[in-house]
Amino acid sequence: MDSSKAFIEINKSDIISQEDYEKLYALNNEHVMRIVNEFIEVCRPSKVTVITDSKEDIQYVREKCIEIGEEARLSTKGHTVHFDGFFNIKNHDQARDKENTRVLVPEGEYTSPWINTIERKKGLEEIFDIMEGCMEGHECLVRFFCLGPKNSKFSILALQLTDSFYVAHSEDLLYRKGYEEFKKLNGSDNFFYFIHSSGELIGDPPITKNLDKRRVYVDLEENRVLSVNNQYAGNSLGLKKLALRLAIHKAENENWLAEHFFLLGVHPKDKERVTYFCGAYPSGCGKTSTAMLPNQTIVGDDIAYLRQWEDGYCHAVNIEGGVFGIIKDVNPEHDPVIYEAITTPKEVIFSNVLIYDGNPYWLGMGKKIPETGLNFSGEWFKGKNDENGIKITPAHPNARYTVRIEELENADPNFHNPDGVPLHAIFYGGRDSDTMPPILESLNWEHGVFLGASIESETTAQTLGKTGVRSVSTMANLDFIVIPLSKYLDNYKNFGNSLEHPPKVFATNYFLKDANGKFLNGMLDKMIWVMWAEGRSHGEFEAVNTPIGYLPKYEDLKRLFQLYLNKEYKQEDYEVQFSLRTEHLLEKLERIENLYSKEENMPEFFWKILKEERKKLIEMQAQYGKKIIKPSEIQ
Ligand code: SPV
Ligand code: MN
Repeated sequence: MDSSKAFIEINKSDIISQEDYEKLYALNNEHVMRIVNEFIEVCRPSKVTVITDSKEDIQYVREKCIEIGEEARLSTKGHTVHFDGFFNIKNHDQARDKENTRVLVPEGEYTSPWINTIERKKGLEEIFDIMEGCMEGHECLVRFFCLGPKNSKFSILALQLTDSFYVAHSEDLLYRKGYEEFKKLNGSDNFFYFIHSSGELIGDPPITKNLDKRRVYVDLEENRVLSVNNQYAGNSLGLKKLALRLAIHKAENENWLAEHFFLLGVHPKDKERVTYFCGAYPSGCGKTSTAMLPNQTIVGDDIAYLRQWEDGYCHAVNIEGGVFGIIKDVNPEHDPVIYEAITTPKEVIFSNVLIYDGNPYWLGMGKKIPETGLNFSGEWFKGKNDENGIKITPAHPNARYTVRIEELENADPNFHNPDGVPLHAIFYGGRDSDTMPPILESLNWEHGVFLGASIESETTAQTLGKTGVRSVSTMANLDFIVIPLSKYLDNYKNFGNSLEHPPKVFATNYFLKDANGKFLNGMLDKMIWVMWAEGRSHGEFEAVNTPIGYLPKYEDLKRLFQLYLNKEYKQEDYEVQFSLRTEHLLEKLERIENLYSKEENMPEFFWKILKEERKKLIEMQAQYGKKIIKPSEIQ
């Protein structure tokens, strides 16, 4: 069938104007035509609007967001607010829906036990059934983006169909425009595509009614994700975590990496250089505060693509153009850059915050929060409970801000560089109160991969359930890894091994506590660990060689504490923070072993490192005749 002809018939049916049709036609891409045509038939929108890169088209999206109530204007110029669906504390759309996000897998294909899957044919039948007529009475927007800088080997183009103006607007702040880039495809189907619908809406502001029919299905075979009956950006925005899943799959076959990484430019005070780091941290482990360290520059805060480069280094780009950040605890003291950025006139979308008198309020903002207002539950007042008697906080803990990176005063000048930035180090950040030291460097690349695969985070009082429960998230990417973990780790190993200068790998733990439950480090100490790593990645400091990795030496840290924090760092603090807690380290190895034994065909190097580390720790216990060994005692 000639798909462009079939599309022309839709055109006659009056749901797309001649002008919009021509915008599509100008791309000269039959695949785009086929996709638009197919999903118009399935979703049955009442109107189709094509958004190009032009100012007018984008302004149309902004204005329509307000007109239909998906966003409301706030007092500060450029600020708007959006609410995602909420019925009660247990039934809402305020976070990623892990249960209903599934990878479509052909029958009989192996997947890791932790990947949520559905047999492909069955899954497609189910979601197409749900999507039947899901855009009825809605306008469908067709948008084009570029994941990564323009004219770059890293970048992947993406087509988004959505009936949510909020989604289309957010993507405008979070991604680079791609309509003109699609023309350069020369008719190829080398792009990702995303179909999203909020589904039937109720209320004012309008929210998704049928959350029980919320589905996000990842179709690796077609490089597409179908998402329906949701609004929260982590579920609805194709280009964010949905595209990350497709990219991980694509990268696997092409020898590059798609990672849940921030990208940071580190600028040591006493050197004329910038050193680029990336890092992956499970949520609540200090990712944003590391990416936003004072006096450093940010390239990205969430997703990066990494490739081998001609100079022998691994280069990376931020595939996004903005930040969709957790707003909780953003205050002038802890996040001065972000606080300033989101409290001054510029385009910012707030979501799921409290609105009072045209201003947004959130938890931990360092300011008194009003006792009434509009929030994710509707009209809110202090003491309001949901229908099950559970307290509703003034703003949601996962309330967010959306802002362009270039609007931040610490945006890195290489942000749009098509060659990306050369990476000298990878940080993996965990959270535990009693096991890992504040920072250590891996013994080599493969050991670094092992470290990344072993990051654990501990539940805190802020999350529901028992505190202190540890869970492993492979490279903090586990929610998005759609290929077997064994393959993912093997690729990682091979990727680094094929580099002339593989990045050094560091593991951080900002959350060590003493016996009384008091944190052993201050919030700002992470600056010192980052600067130590910066020096190490240029071969500058000596280190203590231990079975778990290289530890800093006291004298170097003392100097760095003085230089950056003007603080006296005591030897006794160093000895406690960097002691090898061998019993806890052995318990951690056991947890890692138990978890990864569930995976088939784990690469050999992984078990070899694990066994060797265990053997050496046991030997050390015998050699030193104790279980906690101070760094100064280690020869
Ligand atoms: C995360 O949860 O890792 C985020 C926000 O960055 S989301 O868009 O929900 O993935
Ligand atoms: Mn993320």
